[in-house]
Amino acid sequence: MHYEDIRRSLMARLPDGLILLSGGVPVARNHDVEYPFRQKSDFLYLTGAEEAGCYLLLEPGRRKSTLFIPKIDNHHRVWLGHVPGPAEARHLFGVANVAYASELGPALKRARKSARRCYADPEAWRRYKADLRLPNAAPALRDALDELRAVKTAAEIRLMRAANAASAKAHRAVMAAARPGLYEYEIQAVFEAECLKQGLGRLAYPSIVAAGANAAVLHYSRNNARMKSGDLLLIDAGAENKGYAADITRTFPVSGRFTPRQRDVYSLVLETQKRCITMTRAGVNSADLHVRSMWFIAEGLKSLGLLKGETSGLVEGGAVRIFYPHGLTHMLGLDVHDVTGGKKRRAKNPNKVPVRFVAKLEPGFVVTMEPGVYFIKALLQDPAVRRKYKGSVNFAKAESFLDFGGVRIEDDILVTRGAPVNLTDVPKEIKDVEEACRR
Ligand SMILES: [Mn+2]
Repeated sequence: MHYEDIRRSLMARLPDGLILLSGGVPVARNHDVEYPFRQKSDFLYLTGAEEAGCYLLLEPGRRKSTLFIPKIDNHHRVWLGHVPGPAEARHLFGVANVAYASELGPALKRARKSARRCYADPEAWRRYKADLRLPNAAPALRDALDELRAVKTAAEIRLMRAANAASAKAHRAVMAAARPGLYEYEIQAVFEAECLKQGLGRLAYPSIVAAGANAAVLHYSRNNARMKSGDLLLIDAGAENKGYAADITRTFPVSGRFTPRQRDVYSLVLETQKRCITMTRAGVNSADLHVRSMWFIAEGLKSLGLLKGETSGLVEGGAVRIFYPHGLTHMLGLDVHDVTGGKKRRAKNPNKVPVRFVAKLEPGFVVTMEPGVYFIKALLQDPAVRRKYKGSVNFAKAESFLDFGGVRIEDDILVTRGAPVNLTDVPKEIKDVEEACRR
């Protein structure tokens, strides 16, 4: 089981103490109703166990892993049905030792005798510090997990490929289903139903389904507008598989054919994305990629007559950010914005332009590539923005795009020493998109 390999890697990094992690607990929504439970990512990483109320104790000195599960009484079985006991959990999660959570306190008292410190996450520490009675190095635990989680193992990449393949199928179903007159939530239903039909009942994040001008709202979530002929539809949605996320965005014409104006903006974003993907490989600084993408977008917007002036000034002065106000890339894994690799990996941004995600890419990283161009009313009509950028933005022309919304294209890329591996197989070339939109 790959979870055992991962636990061994963590123990090898923290060989001198007890490692104690808490799983997630259900959150009450109101009387008798809980929010849908989602296991903590660190816990999924080390166990794959999706049950609430568990703990994991690792004893590096003895190379021993013990999973502690909550004891379910018969009353609960009436409501919850079958809940695995220790023997079954041992088999299910591939952990050699499984015990009830009620035995954790005594187990810690025994185990602490041979340890000099502990590595307990904040929740585990709060609950068990009296039993541990050791100095706690929580930041070292966080750092070790961030370092390990950043580089995906072959088994993790298989899980991520499967999340991507299912999500890709759902994106293709969406392209075939969209037509003028439908509501955004009907498209959301197509996407989510297609994931569920494939056994993936959980999404990696709330789906963004944004038609027309709504696409210029970066985290649009209402999904309740009616799509009309001539609109572009932007859908940013992905399923998760055993906790591993897919994060995919496509933008396509609701009526199935791009207009010349949509073609221009779409091609600019697509070419930018493809060029950035080609450059994605080990050793490259993610901040450099982001700045390069700003250059490509700025040059494209110049040729569309929306920006004017020296490209360097448009990038460094921030004018391009009016149309492209988010990052190019982020890490992807058990979290949709995944850990960035721990303190040791913290890289410097050599550019004058501030960038949020700065990392030297390594083989085994999975990152998104998602440039975009948007026509955002709140920016284009802001008097302060207009004053500041009057020399570099053609605001009159930009305002004629206010009904346009925006275009984002996002794929998930596995970094290697050589050519990048694109995990996302959804049409994105104009002719392929138009073909996929045909029913
Ligand atoms: Mn993303």
